[in-house]
Amino acid sequence: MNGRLLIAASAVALGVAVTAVPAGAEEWRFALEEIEGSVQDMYAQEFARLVEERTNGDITITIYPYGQLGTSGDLTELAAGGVLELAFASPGHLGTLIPEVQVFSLHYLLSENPEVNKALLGESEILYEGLSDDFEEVGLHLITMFPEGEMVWTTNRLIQEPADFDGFRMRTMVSPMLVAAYEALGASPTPMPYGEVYSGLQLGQIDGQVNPIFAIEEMGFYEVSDYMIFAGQQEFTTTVVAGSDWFNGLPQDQQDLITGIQAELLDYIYDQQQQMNAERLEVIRANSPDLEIVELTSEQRAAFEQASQVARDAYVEMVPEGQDLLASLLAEVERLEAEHGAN
Ligand code: 6CS
Repeated sequence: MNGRLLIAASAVALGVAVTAVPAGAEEWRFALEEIEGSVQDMYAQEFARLVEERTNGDITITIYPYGQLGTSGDLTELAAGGVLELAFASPGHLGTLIPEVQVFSLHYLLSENPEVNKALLGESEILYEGLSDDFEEVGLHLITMFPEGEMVWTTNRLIQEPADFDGFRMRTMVSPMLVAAYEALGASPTPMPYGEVYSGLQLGQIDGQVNPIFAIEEMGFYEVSDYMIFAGQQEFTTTVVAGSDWFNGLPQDQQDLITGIQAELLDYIYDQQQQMNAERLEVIRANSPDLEIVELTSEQRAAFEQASQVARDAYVEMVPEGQDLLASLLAEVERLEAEHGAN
């Protein structure tokens, strides 16, 4: 364990979270990659409420918002090591640990119809009876996956075609595939932890970043950007994980409790994130009338989509065992679009 992780593990042991655990209750610790009031926080709060209600308070959940324990990578390591029971682990930060999961870093892979993405991420056997094995191999149990909203670029220059990205330092999450994906679009990707993005934009270390609207609002990224650009390239996907040793050692009724609640929360969190993203767009508009909000046309999006295709080859080269996963996901998106519509 490195020094930073050791400090985080000690913080968990000392109970830095503000909520007190009731006497006699079993505590499950749940770490977020996002701050209080975020989509991940809404999920964890509702998860906690249901667990506590259904166990009559025998189990209590302590939530650690982003900033208390470390970077996303640190949280994943703490969960795999059994220091935390539950954590959010977004694919954009998981690439070094689970290379296959970087398929979600590819642009124009998921659907423009969020209902399709919700069904695919929440229920597909490709994930829960396939990709989940890759999580187990590194000591993580995949509990759920869900979308958090369309990822939008906030930039200091207008981007309408791949050539506009020339020399543009785009902050990305830290998975290597994201670097390849933004290089394919013509940018100069700059991986950076979430907590450093605001100052990176303010100090001009980066020219832009990409995130769903709710995060752009709560992290203030729009305050230090000139443009907010919708290119339809990517849905933000996240996973909830548990330490495998912990989860697999739970009594069957507690495993069923978690599995049941995660299935119930798929609709809840989907509706919440849609509402939060819509409401916060209005907050951004009201707070920053000078910010230029740009919807790329379908022709402009097509140029980025075409440029993005080489990243698929890069994925297969980087993760040869992910080739079948990529093909299965593309086929699943097509099947679900036939059922729900393509947009
Ligand atoms: O950009 C990031 O690093 C982060 N974005 C969101 C919306 N959630 C967690 C992640 O770490």
